Amino acid sequence: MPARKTATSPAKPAGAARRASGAEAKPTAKAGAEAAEKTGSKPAKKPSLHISMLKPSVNNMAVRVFARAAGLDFAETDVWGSTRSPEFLMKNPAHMTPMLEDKALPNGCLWESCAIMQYLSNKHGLDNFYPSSPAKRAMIDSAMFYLIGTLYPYVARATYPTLNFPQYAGEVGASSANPARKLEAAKAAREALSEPLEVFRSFYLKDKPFIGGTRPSIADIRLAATLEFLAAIDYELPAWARDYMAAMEKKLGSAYSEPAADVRGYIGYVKSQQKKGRARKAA
Ligand SMILES: N[C@@H](CCC(=O)N[C@@H](CS)C(=O)NCC(=O)O)C(=O)O
Repeated sequence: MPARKTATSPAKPAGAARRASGAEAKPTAKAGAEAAEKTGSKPAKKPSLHISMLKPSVNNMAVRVFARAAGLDFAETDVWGSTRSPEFLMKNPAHMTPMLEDKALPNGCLWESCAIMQYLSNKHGLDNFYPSSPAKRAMIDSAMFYLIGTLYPYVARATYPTLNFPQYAGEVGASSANPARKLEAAKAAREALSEPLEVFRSFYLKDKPFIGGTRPSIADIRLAATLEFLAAIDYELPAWARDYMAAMEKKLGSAYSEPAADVRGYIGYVKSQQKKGRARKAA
């Protein structure tokens, strides 16, 4: 894997998350070779999968949770500030993270969080995360398409202006649109969220603890990660959604909570900056 410059994201990473970062948790090739020289053992094999990610992002959190929960052998690099560098764009003209690099892929890399989780589930036969039965799989696919096509645009429109994130495709969040219009759009999106949320409860979850049944599927990982962002706007989640997120975290343990700590850390940072700003204005 070619070495890539690691940029620092603005969120102060939690200790647990820092330890969990594959790039940091796994020995580097050089360190591995040095250790092998000393002990006379073979150098550790480099992970075959590499994930480029941004720590504050829930799109990235989904894949980071999945890779840990599935016990995959992977390394990850924080690419904050370098997604539009010539080196990155040469691989990925859409400059999107999460980005998976795997030699087996026709173009060497893949973006779109759900596609990455589908691919890795297929590649490693992870039926428990992405069932191969056509009917069960169709429900997981439908939940993920509905999330990406309907729920996430509302989440982005409602939260990105607060998170200081650049404009999401088709959104007015951080564009040069009139500030009053942006506020109006964010407010309307916040109000619109309740309908798709209720669809997840009544249709995809129905009477099951998870969309995947008794175990979290890739659609559950994508949904729980998405809901994390709503804390940025103090959105009052319905009780079922709070219980669902707690159940996800309990079931997946540190595979969930370590990447979640990065997102939560960023939200906490943004909120503390806002509080300081308000205090300055009031003084
Ligand atoms: N639908 C995509 C969204 C990915 C996305 O918006 N990624 C953002 C971070 S949240 C990104 O990488 N932005 C960096 C850039 O565009 O340069 C997914 O689910 O993976």
